[in-house]
Amino acid sequence: DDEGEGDLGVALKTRAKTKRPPMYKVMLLNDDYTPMEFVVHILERFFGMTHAQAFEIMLTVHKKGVAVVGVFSHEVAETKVTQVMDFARRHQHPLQCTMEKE
Ligand code: TYC
Repeated sequence: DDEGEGDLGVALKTRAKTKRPPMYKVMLLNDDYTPMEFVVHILERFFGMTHAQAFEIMLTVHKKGVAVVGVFSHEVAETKVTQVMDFARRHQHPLQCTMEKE
């Protein structure tokens, strides 16, 4: 929207800035010990993926070492990372989940 200066002002502003909030990638890291089915379960449970989607992403992490599993606001990304890390720790798996500004 235009933020005019009124009749007497010099028109300097062109439009109001509509700043989007920064978004954060949530990433899963590969390791040699966490069972594949456990990772698939995490992707279904915390990221709302279907079994097929979850299996595909799990395999990508397994083969490439890391994959982005979703992009969220800072607050939601932190919640996802905490949920995954707590769940993995409770089940004594070394799975790592991190977030990074897009
Ligand atoms: N590499 C693990 C295995 O062979 C599977 C795995 C996949 C672990 C994805 C972590 O984020 C991960 N059991």
